[in-house]
Amino acid sequence: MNHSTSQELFQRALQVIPGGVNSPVRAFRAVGGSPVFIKSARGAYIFDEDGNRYIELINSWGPMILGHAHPVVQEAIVRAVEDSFSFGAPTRKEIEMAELICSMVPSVEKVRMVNSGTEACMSAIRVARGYTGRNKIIKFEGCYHGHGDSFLIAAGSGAVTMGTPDSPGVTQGVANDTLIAPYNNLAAVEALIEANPDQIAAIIVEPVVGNMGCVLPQKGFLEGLRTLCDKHGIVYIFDEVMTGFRLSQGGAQKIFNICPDITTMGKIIGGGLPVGAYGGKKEIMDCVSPAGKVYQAGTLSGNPIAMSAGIATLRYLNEHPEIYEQVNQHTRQITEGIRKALKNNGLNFTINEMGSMYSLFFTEKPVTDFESAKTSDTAMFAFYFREMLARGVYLAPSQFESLFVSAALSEADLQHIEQAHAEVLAMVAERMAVVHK
Ligand code: HOZ
Repeated sequence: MNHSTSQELFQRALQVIPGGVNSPVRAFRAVGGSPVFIKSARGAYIFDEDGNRYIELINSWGPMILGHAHPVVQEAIVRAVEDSFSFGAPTRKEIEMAELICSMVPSVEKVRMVNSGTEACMSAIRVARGYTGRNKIIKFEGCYHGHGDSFLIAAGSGAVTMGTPDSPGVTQGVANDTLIAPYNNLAAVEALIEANPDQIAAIIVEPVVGNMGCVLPQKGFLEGLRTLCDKHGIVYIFDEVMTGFRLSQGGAQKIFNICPDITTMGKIIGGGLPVGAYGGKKEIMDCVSPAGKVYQAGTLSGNPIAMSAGIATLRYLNEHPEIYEQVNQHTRQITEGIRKALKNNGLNFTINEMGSMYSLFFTEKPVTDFESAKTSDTAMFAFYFREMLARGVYLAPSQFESLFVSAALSEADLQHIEQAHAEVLAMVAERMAVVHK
């Protein structure tokens, strides 16, 4: 594959953008080589500036569940553009969006729109602090809730990919207020609560983790957190930025039948445009200004174009519940293909999957938390990534990210992915045999 235009563009980008990218994982540093620059995308495919076509398994890190440039969403955006782009004043569409979210997500009674998942999570913990009058929060090692200061402690996603899970620039004071527990470890959470009586405002968790690769909650973990929050007056926050409207119409909370106090959202609710939201119990959400005293604002919040794309996507998902069976079936077919290739080549790597999210970890250990995720052979992952890219399959350029499958894949695409895995995992097995000789 020729990547010369992408390489030229990267050199140009390096002169004017830090690291040449506007979000670190895009730089391909963990997988080697330089990033491909994307020109366009449609359905199941993404096209780079050199004219190469790839089958999409990232889908903009989640939002494009229907595939790229879905005609229904595209039409909604085009129609909205005719009425201008931003008003900084209330619109009918914001109410429609809020009504849709409240009707689809079981725990959400009121919701505030923002512009990203980061903003949603930052705002959610501010509200939790305002509501409880407490300062500390508990987050889980390897979970990522955007780049707000409080979350860049033991953070997953790009932070771990770049080797900076504790970022410079976060003050000691902020770090002191963020307590860390291993994912799936209720006893550790209990110990933190006991050591900090009446000081914990919130526990924030990815109900299914996407940011240390895909990691599933063990039976009783999410329920146990609910019980602990109830017992100690702690606000329970589900970060459903990735899982919301992806694992089901009502997100992970509907599947696990758990009612968090606040839910943060993003990705799919923007249909690919920059959107986030946080919502939950009326009593808590009414702390937000101007109903209450916790301040949070934004010129572009509830932007009409973004609302139009999000509303069109959510309505489509509501009217076509079969989409969920489709994306889940595609994912099962992909992971079955990987399992077959692993078996044929005597490899025993771990696959975690739920709905249309999955990760292949280059470790034989079960991956249930950050420690076990880190046992992955990231150099071998990098080799796998590059070989899959060379075969026209676009994966997340890091071991510590989930993949997101869309409804747009055809049977031929799925077979192509299976064939690519058969070839690449055979090469992986050969390399491993050489290494272990
Ligand atoms: N895990 C990140 C999305 N929540 C990856 C995208 C990014 O950081 O650019």
